[in-house]
Amino acid sequence: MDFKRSDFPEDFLFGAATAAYQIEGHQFGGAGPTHWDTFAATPGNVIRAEDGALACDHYHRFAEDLDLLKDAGMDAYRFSTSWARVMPDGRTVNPEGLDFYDRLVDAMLERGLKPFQTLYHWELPSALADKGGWTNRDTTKYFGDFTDVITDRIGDRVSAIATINEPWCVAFLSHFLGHHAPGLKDIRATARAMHHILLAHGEAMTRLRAKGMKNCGIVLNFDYGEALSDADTTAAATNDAIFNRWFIEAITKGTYPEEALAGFAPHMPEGWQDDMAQISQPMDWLGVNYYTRHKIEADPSAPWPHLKGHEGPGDKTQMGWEIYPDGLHHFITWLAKNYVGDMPIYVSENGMAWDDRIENGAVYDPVRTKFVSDHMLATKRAIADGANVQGFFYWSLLDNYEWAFGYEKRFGIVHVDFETLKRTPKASYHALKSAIAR
Ligand code: IFM
Repeated sequence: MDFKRSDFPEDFLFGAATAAYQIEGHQFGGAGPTHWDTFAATPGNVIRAEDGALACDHYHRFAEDLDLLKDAGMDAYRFSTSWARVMPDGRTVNPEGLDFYDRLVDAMLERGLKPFQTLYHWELPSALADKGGWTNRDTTKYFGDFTDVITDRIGDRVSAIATINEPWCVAFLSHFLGHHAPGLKDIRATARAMHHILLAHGEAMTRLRAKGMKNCGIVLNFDYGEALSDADTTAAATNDAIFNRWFIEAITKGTYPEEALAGFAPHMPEGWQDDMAQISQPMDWLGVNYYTRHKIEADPSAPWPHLKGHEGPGDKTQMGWEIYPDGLHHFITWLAKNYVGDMPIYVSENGMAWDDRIENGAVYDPVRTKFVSDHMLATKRAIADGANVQGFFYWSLLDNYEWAFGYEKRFGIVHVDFETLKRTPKASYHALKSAIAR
């Protein structure tokens, strides 16, 4: 790696991230069915119809996984607490689920890892999906209740809490593009989900503040969308409004961008304007997830938003996503300048998938090592340019359930054999370990 720990501010945190449904094994410990189980069981939605029933069996192997973080010299671990594990029907508490997260957080602290919790990383309980999921305003109140329950149990020991992971994915990817559960392609459902997921953030913030919780924020994903040609600048601005500005503008300024409202306004829930104060209450930090760049082309013959995206021109990962580290520098500095000022920013996810194989007992993944190195250097440049970045979490610690791609796409710095569940740290794990030891 072309960076070392001492290139970053003294308290800068190095960590890795995961999410509950992607690693834990949802068949264990009394977790309830989620909308991802239904989505995966519907032909054509997920490669080989794979689901998170076993995943990496982190539920039973978490000690080994946390040892891997500790042995790499990491400072923090970003994990999520599954709503469906803690409240299998979304409303009734499962004591086994709470006990699991209690043990998990204690195990992090025993290893000197700071727990960075995410409250919602996509496993909506089926009972709430049946009632309309994120299109239903009531879901936001139930989410507030879940926030209370899990915080009462582990809130005394977590270092930071994010309310929602990647609201764009929860709302647009899942209700407009139909690629994630619940797999809808419906603009009215999308407009409601785009608003309600932010209202859920606001509701959770209210509940957390009522308990005196500090270090509360949200994790947003950003995609560098560039106009394909001069004729495509309006389309690129609309794409930017939907993907990158909708969420950050709502939570920092209490408004939605005009270009996006142009399509969503007729479908928004009545009285949405009255929610904006709750949505935009002060936060303590912002999580930035960044992966790639797209080229945006106008498509006047298509319905609103009249555009289509193309992969960028550079080298691609196993996902087909272009590797474009400058985009990370762009977003961090743009966010600091226009939205969050000095508020701490964490790169809460950045990483890449590759078709990694075990050869002679090891995994050689030089493309990932360079990917991490180049993105760390982009982060370092953003700090030099004045952004208050306080940590970086690689996505992901383990190869895991990559949603609609099942177990095919390998993002981990640790290889997982999904037959035996054996963990093998990849060469990038060792490279990262030595960079952060220096
Ligand atoms: O695996 C996902 C994660 O759940 C959310 N952010 C992007 C990752 C890679 O696609």
